[in-house]
Amino acid sequence: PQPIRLSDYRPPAFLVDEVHLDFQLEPNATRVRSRLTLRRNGEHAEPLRLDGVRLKPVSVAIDGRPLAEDAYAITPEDLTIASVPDAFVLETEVEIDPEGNKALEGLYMSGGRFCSQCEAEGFRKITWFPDRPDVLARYTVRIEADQAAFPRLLSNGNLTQSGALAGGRHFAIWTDPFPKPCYLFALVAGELDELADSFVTMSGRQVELRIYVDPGMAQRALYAMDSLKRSMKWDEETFGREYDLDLFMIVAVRDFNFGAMENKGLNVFNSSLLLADPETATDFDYERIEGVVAHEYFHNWTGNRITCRDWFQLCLKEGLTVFRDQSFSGDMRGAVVQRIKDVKALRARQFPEDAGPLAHQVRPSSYLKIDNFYTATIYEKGAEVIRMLKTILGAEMFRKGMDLYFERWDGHATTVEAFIQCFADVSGKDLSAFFAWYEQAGTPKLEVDAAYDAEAKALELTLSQATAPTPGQPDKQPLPLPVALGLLDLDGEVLSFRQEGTLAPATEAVVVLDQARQTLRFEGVASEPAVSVLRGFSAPVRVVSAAPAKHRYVQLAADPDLFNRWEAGQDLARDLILARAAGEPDEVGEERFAEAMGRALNDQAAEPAFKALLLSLPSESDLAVISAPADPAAIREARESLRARLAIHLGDQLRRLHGGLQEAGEFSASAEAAGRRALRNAALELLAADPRAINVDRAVGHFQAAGNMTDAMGGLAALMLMGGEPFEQALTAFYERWKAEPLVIDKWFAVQARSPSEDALGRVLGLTTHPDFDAKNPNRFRALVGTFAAGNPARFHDPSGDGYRFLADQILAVDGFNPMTAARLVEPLGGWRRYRPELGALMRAQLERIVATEGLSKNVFELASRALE
Ligand code: BAL
Ligand code: ZN
Repeated sequence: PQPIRLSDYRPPAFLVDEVHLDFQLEPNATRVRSRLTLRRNGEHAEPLRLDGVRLKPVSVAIDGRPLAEDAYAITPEDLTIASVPDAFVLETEVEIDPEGNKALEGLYMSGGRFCSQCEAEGFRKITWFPDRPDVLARYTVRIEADQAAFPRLLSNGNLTQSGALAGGRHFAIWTDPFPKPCYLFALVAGELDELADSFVTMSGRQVELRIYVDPGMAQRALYAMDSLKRSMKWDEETFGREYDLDLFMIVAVRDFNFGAMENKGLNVFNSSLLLADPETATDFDYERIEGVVAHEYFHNWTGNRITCRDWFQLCLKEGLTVFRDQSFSGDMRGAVVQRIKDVKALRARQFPEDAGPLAHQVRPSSYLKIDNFYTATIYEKGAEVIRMLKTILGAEMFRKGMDLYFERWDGHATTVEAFIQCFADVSGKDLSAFFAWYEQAGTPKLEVDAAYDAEAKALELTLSQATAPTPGQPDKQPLPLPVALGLLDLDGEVLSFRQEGTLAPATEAVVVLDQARQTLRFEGVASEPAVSVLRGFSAPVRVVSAAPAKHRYVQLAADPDLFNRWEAGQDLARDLILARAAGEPDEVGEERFAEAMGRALNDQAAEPAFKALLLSLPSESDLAVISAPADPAAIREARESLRARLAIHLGDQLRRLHGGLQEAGEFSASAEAAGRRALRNAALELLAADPRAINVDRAVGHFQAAGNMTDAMGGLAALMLMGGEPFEQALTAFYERWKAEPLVIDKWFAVQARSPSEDALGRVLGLTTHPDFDAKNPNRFRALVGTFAAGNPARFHDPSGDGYRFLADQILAVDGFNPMTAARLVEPLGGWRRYRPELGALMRAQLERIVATEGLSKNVFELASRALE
C-alpha cells in the first residue's frame, strides 16, 4: 500500500456547503439518502471524487437528474463522476449494514442501539463524501426509525422537528448551525435513559445538558454531569471560551474503539469513561471520567470550532486538548499529584514508543492508516510541547497567544504552523527553533554535570542534550529545552544564587538549553548544593545526572519542588533495582532507602495522595526502557526484592498507616478522600510483597470489608500479588457479586491478566474461553489481552515465547473484524530490539508471522511492518 504524505497535501477540489442526510434506520439494511450542495474549489477541470467504503449503491443524481451508470465509477473506496458543473446538488442513496459492522467505525450497533464513530475516516462508511477534515459544511439530519425499538433519535446541533409516523415509526430532524468536518458527525438511536441538567454561560445563556445511558443507569452519570459543568466553567475562566449551542449531549456506549469522541454537541463515550458510583467505580475511574469529560468538552473549541487542515495536524487538536484537560485536572485535584500522574503515564506509554521502531514525530509526515497515529506521542508528548511553550513564554503571553489563535482561526481548518505563529506574533519571538519539537522524534537525554567551587562560592552547571536516532531520522538537532532548576544545601535548606549576568539573587530559574552543550555559572552559592533540575518535569526528556545518592536523599526529604521530591525517590529506587538486576545488589543502599521512605511517610505536611505516589516504585516497563538490553525476569525479581525489603523494614509503619486510614462515614469522591484511599491501598500493595500470614489476613480483611470499588480492587490486587487460595476465593466472591456488571467484570479479567504467578498465561488462555469473554467488545478484549501484554511484562516475556505467540494469535483473530483494536496491540511486540537477544528474536518471529498473514488489515500491516524495519 502507498503511504499518504504531508508534502502531498492539496486543497480539496470541491467544497460542500450544505449536507442533508436522511436515515431510514434498520439494523441490517439502513438506507442513507444524502443531498450535498457542492462547488468547484478554484479553476480546474478535475472530476468529482468522493470517499465511500462498503456502501451498497442505490442511486446517484445531479441537480435532480439520475445519472446513467456509465456517467460514474464506483470502486471499493470511492465514487468518481467525471464531468460535473461548477456548482450543483448531488443526491445519492446507499444501503449499509450497521449490525454487521464489527469494526465499530461508521454506523454500527451496540447493545441494540445505533451508534456512530466517524473520526478519523468512518463517515465514508455511511455515505459518499469528501472525507477529509478541511471540508466544513452545515448539516441537517433527518432520522426515521421504529418508535418502540428506537425511542430516542439523536444527532448534532439542535432538534428542529420530531413526530410520529404511520406504521409505528417516528422521526427527528437535527440542524447544526456550525459548519463542521464530517468526522464530527454523530448519530445515536435507541432506548436510553436521560439525566438532565443545565448550565448558564458567562454571557447568561442557558445551555441544556443531557447525558444518555443504558436504562436504569442515570444516577451513575451524576459525576460525569458534575464534571461537565465544572469543565464548562473552567474553560470560561481559564481560556475565555463559552459553549455555543443551546444543547450539549453525551451518550454512553459499551462497544467503542476510542475512550470517547467529541462530535459537535453530541459526545459519544465509552461507558467505562462515563458511568460511576462508589460501588462499581474506582477512584481512578472517577479521575478518568472527570478528565475525559473535560477533554471532549474542551474539543468544542480546540478541535471543533478550529479543526485540523489534514490528519497530519492531529496534535493541533489532541496535544492541545490534552494539555487543557491536564491543566483542568491539576486545578481540580492538585497540580503536583496530577503532574506526577501525567508524567508516569508519559513514561509508561510514550517513552517506550519513542524508543522503539514505532517512534514518530508529534506531527508525522506520512502514514498508511491515520488510525495508527492516535498515539501517546501525538496526545501526551503533544501536550508536553504545549506545556513547554507556556513555560518559555510565561502564562500571560501564552494566554494572549491562545486568544489570538481563537480569534484568527475560528471556523477554519488549520495547521500547527499557524498555531505557533500566533505565539510568535503576540510575543515578538522567533519560535522557528521551537518547531523542531513537532518534527523530531525520540526522547532527548539531558545530562547534568555540576562542579562547585567552594572558595568562589560558584557552581558551574554543564547541561548537554542528545537524542538517539529514530526510524527515518538518523541525525538529531539540539532542541530548545526549558530546564527549571533550584539549589538546596545538604541540610535541605533552599540556597539562593545569582545566575551569571544577573544581579538579583534568586531561588529558582528557568534556563532554555538550545545547544548540544552549555555551561551555566551560578554565583553566590553559599555551600555545596544538591541541584534540583528539571523541576515539575519542565521538558519531556530523560535526565542523566552524576550527582551522588546523598543529593537525592536531600531532595527526597526536602525539595520544595514536590515533583522533584517524588522524582528523587524514583531515581534512588531505579538505581537500586537496576544494580540488583545486574547482579550487584547494594544492600546498604536498600536499607538506607527504606529508612528514608519511612521518614517521608511520617511527614505530616505531605498529602496522602503524594505519599501514595512515593510508595509506588518505577514500573517494570519503565525500568525495561532504560535497561539495555532489558531482562524482564531479572527486573521483576529485583523490583520485588526491593519491595519486600520495604515491606519488611516498614511493616509496622505500613500496617499502622493502613489501619489508621480506614474510612468511616459516607463515601466521598473528593480528591482528598481519594488520596487517603490511595495511600491506604498503596500501603497494602507494598505489604503484599511480604506475604506472611499477618499481611495475607490483612488483605483478606480489607477485601471483605471494602465498602467501595477502590478498596475492593485494592484488596483483590494485593491478594493477586500474593496468589494462592485467598486470591482464588476472593476472585470467586467478586465474580458472583458483580457478574451482572460488565464494567466491573472488565476489572475482574484485568486483575487476573496481571497475575505474577507462573501459570499466568494458562489462566489468561483459559479466560479467553470464559462465557463472559467477548473479543468483539474492545473493553473486554483490552482488559484481558491488552493488560496481559502491556501490564504483565515478566509473564508476557516468558522465555518460551508463548506470551508473544498468544498476543500474535489474538491480534490476527481480532484483525478479521476490528483492525483498529487489533493494531493497538502490536506495540508490546514492537520493542523487540530493546530486549535480551533470545527474547527479541522470538518477538520478531511473531511480527514476521503477522506480516506474512494473508488478508491482513492496513492498520496491523503498517505497525507490524514498521516494527520490523
Ligand atoms: N478525537 C478522538 C477522541 C479524543 O481524542 O477525544
Ligand atoms: Zn481528543
